[in-house]
Amino acid sequence: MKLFLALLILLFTFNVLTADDGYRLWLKYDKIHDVQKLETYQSVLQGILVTGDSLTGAIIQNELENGLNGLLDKKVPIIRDIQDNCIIAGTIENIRSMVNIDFENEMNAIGNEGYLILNYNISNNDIIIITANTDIGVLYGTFHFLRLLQTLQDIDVLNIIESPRIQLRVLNHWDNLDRTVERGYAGFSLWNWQKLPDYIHPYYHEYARANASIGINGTVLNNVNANALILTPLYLNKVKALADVFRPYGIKVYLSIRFSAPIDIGGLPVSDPLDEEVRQWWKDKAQEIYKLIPDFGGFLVKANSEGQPGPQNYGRSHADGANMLADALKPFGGVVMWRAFVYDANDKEDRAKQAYNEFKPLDGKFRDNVLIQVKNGPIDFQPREPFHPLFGGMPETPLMMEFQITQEYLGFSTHLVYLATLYEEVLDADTYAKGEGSTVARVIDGSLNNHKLSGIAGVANTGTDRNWTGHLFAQSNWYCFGRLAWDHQLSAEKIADEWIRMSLTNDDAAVRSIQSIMMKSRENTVNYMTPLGLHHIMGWDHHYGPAPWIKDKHRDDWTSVYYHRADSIGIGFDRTKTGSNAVSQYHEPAADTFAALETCPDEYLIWFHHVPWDYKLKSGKTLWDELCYHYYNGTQAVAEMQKKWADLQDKIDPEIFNHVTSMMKIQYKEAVWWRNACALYFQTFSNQPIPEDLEKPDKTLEYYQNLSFPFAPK
Ligand code: GCV
Repeated sequence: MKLFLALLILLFTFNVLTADDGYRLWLKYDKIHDVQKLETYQSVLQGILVTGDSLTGAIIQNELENGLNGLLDKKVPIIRDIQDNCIIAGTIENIRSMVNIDFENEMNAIGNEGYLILNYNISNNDIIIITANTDIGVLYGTFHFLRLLQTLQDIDVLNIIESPRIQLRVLNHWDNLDRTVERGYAGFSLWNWQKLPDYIHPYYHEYARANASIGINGTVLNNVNANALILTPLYLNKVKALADVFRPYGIKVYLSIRFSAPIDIGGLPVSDPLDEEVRQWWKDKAQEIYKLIPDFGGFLVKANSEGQPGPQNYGRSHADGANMLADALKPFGGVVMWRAFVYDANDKEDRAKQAYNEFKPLDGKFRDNVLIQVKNGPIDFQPREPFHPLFGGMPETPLMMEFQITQEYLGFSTHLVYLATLYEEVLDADTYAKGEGSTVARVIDGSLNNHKLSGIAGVANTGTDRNWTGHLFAQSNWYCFGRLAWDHQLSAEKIADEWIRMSLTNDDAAVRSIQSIMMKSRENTVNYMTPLGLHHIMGWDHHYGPAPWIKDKHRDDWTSVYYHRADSIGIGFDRTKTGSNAVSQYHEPAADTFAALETCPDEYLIWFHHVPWDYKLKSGKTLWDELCYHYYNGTQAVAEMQKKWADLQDKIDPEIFNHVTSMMKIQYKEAVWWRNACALYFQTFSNQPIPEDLEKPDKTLEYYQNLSFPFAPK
């Protein structure tokens, strides 16, 4: 035993065994292994000069120091004067006082958050300059520069000019005041409300730092199913403490509000948005907040949705509600992010149509500091949905994207699903609102309809788990959300490559292998969960696992049969003219393409059509057979992914390797569960055998129907 311990200590001392618990995310700064690159970097980075004395300046200096010392495995000194082979970081104003440079045009073009990274020669000194109009821009540039080293890029001809395409890049935390997280699968809420404002947990800084490294500039701290208490002085002081931590990282704090707050905590009899007392209450509340938090971002609102109160309780419209809040925030520069996720169980209209029907008539009726926040698809973050028709339907209003980073419908935090391909698919989708090329990305970045305000939100997947996100690979979803929010033109592939190199390995072959796992992962999951346009067939309430049999609940639109409509003839929701005509909410030619069975992409087939079991798809196979093959292929792909991962054992940190291996075992088990349960259930309608060459489920349908998970997270 003693010998074993001694050996272990020896192994650790010489760094033979490393153990990485994932806490450091993509900002590890471990020594670069590529000797040539290491030597080059060491020779051109011999001093760090950071100008300015703001808190952000200190963060920049710290980041450069830690980054370079770690990556280059040597102490790079902090210097006061320019010398050969140094890096200088500072605002253009500060840099100009030291170096005779101009860059007038570039500086005008990059705005408040953009930056330049350049090689420069001054009095025979070769230097690298990171500069921007603001110190937050310099911070973003610093992270970009470090990323170049982390991913082994050349740094001898740098001419980088960057600025974000979207203005508000925010995380939405569905975190409750009791620290549970709705649809959170990575532990408890990061915000320790009980200990705030006095105890500042170190990970508040780490959280802000990680967000800044990918350009996220806002965070909505609390759940959209909001508790009004967040607006009481007790909680506002806690919110202030977090805002103070986040500010130097360029992150503004926002809050979800409960529309009935004037009643709940204000003692008023109503929360009618046209009532003068109510309006005044919100104005006073805004003033109180801004006194504590001068750069407060604004409010996020879920109103008249899934039981939340809202203006319709008083016969008023969403515009009345949003405008009242906008008026209260306007004097202080705040915005309202008003969600379009509305549907009503009493409305007999197809749920997929309801948000459009409700919001389209309000286009142009909102104040200029209101954004309408629209989920990527018309139902609810399903593994695949067509883009939300509202993106092509409200040209007079700035629309924000709402993506889900937490994997409510995509395997919680045990399935490896890289979401950048989903985000990319939606952002690249063409709404045709102003002819070809009217992509969703151009709607939300404001360029299509010339809006000054633009925004994108991601429902966060963070929690108190040591690795922040439960599954190590779920970190890549936080990462890719930020990167795409900054620049929606980046490809999912490129972002995966960056993330892998920063988080796992720089070994080229291993990078390619992991990248291929990631790039296929979302399609695999669609295949073993909801292929060919199926949607909303997951477990009741907690949404864990398959349950296509759910019916006869108090709300039709919360059952599975409402969506798949399987019968002896076929399966799918007819959303063409003969059905709900949801296709009519899209512009031509998208509407016609979706509407015709022959042209509708297989991916959306049974989203838009009720298709006979024997209908021949483009592959020549019948719908029933294709459905089976998709389920089986998806599951098989998980087995292949496991194999690929197993082959990487000697390239990956052992702790991470084992963690991911275990997660993949669960994923495989659950993929088989989805496949078998769905194939057996839909077979009761198709009355056809599972194709000969496919292995038959080893359990009965009843077995799957009887599974119950009373404590699954939700
Ligand atoms: C925060 C879905 C989720 C809910 C979520 C809601 C929303 O219905 O299941 O947990 O509530 O969307 O986005 O408001």
